[in-house]
Amino acid sequence: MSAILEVKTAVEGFRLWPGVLDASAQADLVDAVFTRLEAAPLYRPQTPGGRPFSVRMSNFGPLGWVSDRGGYRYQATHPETGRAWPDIPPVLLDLWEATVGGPRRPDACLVNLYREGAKMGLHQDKDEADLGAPVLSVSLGDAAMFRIGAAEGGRTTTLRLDSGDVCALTGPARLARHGIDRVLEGSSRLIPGGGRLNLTLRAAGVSLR
Ligand code: MD6
Ligand code: FE
Repeated sequence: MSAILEVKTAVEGFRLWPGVLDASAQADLVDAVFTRLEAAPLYRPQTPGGRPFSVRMSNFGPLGWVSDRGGYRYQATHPETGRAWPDIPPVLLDLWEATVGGPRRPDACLVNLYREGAKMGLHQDKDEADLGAPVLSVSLGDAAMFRIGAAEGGRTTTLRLDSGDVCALTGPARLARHGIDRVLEGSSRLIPGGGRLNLTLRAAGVSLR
């Protein structure tokens, strides 16, 4: 890990630490992720309305975020294998402590893989039990254009997230609307098979430390 240097952003409560993971830390984390994906394969979830996501997903930790005809929720098992999710890579727990810290520890890590043409529409992260706890995001591989605006709607701001960047939705930005407009394909060679990997750490359940 290199220095943890936060930069100021235009959105209060949206926190950004560019380049936290250097090239070797990024490669190690990609290895840790792909090893765990052998036990919890990426799959393409459906929206509650029955449309497939363009992003492929999996989860690590006691709880994982899933979406299907039954709605959005956290659950302890992979929807296709029925097995418990693998553990959260320890380096991500260290990153949580070094950036957002606080009274809660993450118990869920959502894995999003963007291959050709994948994107993510504007959404709010609001399926967690404690909406006071932050959500921390790590970007790996191809760069992406990230859009963020207030929970109530209105103007949005777009910024680029590069491989190794870490950002968080905290405090007044916890329920901000955000999404990925596009991935800059081929801007990195980090991910086997290409694309962008995003890891979001959440305190999803009710357990306090
Ligand atoms: C992504 N990120 O970067 C999608 N959610 O691929 C998110 O949806 C997100 O970046 C909560 C907090 C930070 C995020
Ligand atoms: Fe999100």
